[in-house]
Amino acid sequence: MSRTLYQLSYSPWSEKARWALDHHGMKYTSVEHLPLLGEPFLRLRTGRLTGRISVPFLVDDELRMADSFEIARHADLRGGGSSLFPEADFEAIKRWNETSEGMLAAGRALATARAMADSEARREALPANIPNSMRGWLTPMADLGAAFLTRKYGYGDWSVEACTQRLADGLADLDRATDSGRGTVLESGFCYADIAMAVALQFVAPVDEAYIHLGPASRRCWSQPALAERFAAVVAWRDRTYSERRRPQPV
Ligand SMILES: N[C@@H](CCC(=O)N[C@@H](CS)C(=O)NCC(=O)O)C(=O)O
Repeated sequence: MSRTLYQLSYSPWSEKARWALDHHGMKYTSVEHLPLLGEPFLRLRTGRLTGRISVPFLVDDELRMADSFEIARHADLRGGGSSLFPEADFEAIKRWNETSEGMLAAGRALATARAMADSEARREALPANIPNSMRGWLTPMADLGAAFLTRKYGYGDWSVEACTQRLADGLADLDRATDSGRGTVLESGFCYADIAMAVALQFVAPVDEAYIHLGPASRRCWSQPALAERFAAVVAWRDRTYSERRRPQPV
């Protein structure tokens, strides 16, 4: 039996997949993806030779899954934990995941634009195994990576206002849903809607280092302090959800 998750350790989309797999106690080998340069390797290893490819990508024996939602559904079928997709709530969970995807896309556009204007963040974006002494003159590689992602996901001309509004709308929806004090997005209890929405705050107020490592400059670029302050109750909900439901990641 072999199960390999191709992923980006800092990416919220990969975090959705990891959380679902971990919730179900499913063991897997993680392979860190490198945007742009690592794409041919990813295609070769997954057998997805044409069309768009992104991570998380799960290869589970003969099965291949190229999307976090699909991976979480698969974990629900194969895993041993409580269901993250109770049948009666499936449509509601799908809608929350769409809200999460919209927020993440908007947040990524804002964070990439900021990182491209921040030399420290560009240095941090280089692969972890590049020594400090070489980071300075390799920084243009980070620019190429950012330009590649901007083109690939098509957010080059999205306005700051529209992206900020999309984040605010999602946060307001989540605020209303969790306002009852019950601790979960849906009445029926903890499910994938909680994972999708907890992770969606990553481009508003990144979660504690213990769960996802981000360098200080990237953390700055990924933060929206005004929104985090306005929706402090939602950020507190996310922090509680992490501390009650997610184990810290090994360093
Ligand atoms: N809807 C997809 C989106 C995945 C996605 O946007 N992945 C990005 C995360 S930044 C990625 O793979 N970037 C690196 C690349 O495209 O090479 C999912 O939920 O799995």
